[in-house]
Amino acid sequence: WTLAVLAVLSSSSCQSPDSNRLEDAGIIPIPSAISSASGVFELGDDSSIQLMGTSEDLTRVGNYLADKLRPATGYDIPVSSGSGDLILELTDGEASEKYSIEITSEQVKISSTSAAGLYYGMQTLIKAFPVEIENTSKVDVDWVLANGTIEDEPEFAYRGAMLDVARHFISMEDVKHYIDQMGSLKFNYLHLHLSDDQGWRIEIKSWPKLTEIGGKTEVGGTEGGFYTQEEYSEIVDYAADRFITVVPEIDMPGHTNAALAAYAELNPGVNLPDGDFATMTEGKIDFDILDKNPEPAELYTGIEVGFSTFATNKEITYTFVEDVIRELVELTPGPYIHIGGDESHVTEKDDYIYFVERVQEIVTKYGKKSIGWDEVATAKLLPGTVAQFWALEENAKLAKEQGNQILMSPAKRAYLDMQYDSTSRLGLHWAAYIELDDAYNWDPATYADGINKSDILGVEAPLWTETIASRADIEYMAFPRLAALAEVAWSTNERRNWEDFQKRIAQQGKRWDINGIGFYRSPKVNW
Ligand code: TNX
Repeated sequence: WTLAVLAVLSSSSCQSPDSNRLEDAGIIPIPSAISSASGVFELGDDSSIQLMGTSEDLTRVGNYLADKLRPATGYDIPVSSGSGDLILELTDGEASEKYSIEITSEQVKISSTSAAGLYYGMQTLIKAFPVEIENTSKVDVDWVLANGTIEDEPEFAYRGAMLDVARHFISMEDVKHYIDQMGSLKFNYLHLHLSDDQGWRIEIKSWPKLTEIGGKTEVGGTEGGFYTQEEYSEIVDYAADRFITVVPEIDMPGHTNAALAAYAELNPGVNLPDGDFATMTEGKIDFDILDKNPEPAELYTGIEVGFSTFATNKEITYTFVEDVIRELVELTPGPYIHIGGDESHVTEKDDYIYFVERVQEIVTKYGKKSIGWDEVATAKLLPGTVAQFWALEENAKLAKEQGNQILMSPAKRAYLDMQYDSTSRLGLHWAAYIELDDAYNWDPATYADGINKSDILGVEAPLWTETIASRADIEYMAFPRLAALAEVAWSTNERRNWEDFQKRIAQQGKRWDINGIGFYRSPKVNW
């Protein structure tokens, strides 16, 4: 009988631990509620996807799920509105990102009032399958899901990641690869930092030298690059297919050396009545240096910040800004234009405020809302302008007092360019060393004094690229921290738990290994 008991024990221990409870599937970000039932659903070579409801987006989500499941299983998995054991159901009601999943031995059903919700449900479902589902060729695995239900919805409406494509240009292929990872972690905004001292990365047809000259180089003096408008649109569409909205940033009035190198007339100086030009020295007109135009700036390939500024007191600057914003708006379906506004250390305070107020007006004129780094809150904000908190709590408070919302990107927690510790092969550490648990263990709603949940639009993880030059570099800095920040943005603080995350991220690590993603093997995790 001992053998019989052992046999029972070992067969039940195959069923229950790790692999067969939905709670242990390693889903990141952690869903709002998971409950397990007994038994399993098994995908088979006769499995198929049924779409309930009509929308192009629904078809796309169905095809995406099939494409994800086919390679590793080797099954056909047809997609149709006929019948199927994997059901995507678009239900009536006000569209929201909320979804539910019901898994029984007979079928799996994902329901949501929006295609975006179904997409998030699908991403959760993929993570509930054995990690081998990530393989791109057939593997021999039982494709089982534990029975149970999942109810889920995001905590914050804006869940963002930023790529600084200005310090080091990032290729289309690498941007798309990053977008794929963002989608699997349920991010919904991609902020592209398109201009800085070291480079201008978006074609502007009315000011062609921005990219011809300003796009030439990057940090370290290597060849830069830029996106044509067609390429930018391709990124916008690629992101939109994954329910991600692009937020383009033109950083100004500081961080503008690349533009100042391309167009001399944007450099500080004043127009004289006869059409001549005088440069400014320490805020005063220097009549000894009369010139038709100021000199263009030299291209810059170092990593200092805070030395450049547009001429905030010349009309040509606003003509320029309006042209740039108009062209960007035409290419950008999303609601936001990011106007930068950080570290304008050589712009006089009054000039800075005048500039930020005028640029917000331009953004509004073209039907969009502005986002700016937290310094913009020292100016009068228009309704709807969002202040992106990165450094100064008092700026976040100024925004709140004006009735504006805050996007949380505290440098000490959310900056993906910060080193993990003093031995990290890449990264900076001016704000902090950020190990995986530091990136995970903070609550946006209590992080900044006086800023509460209702003041917060969301959370964004910026990746600055002064030290980051390749896909391998991006992966080493972004993973695993991007997954931690995804959970900070999506899941409630009550649901989050570091010990539990440690286990789930180890499973995610196995997926990244199969995907060939070279993540940082944090010593805080038993990979
Ligand atoms: C500060 S964060 C900056 C960036 C740098 C970053 C490096 C912010 C709004 N400005 O220009 O790239 O630090 O960590």
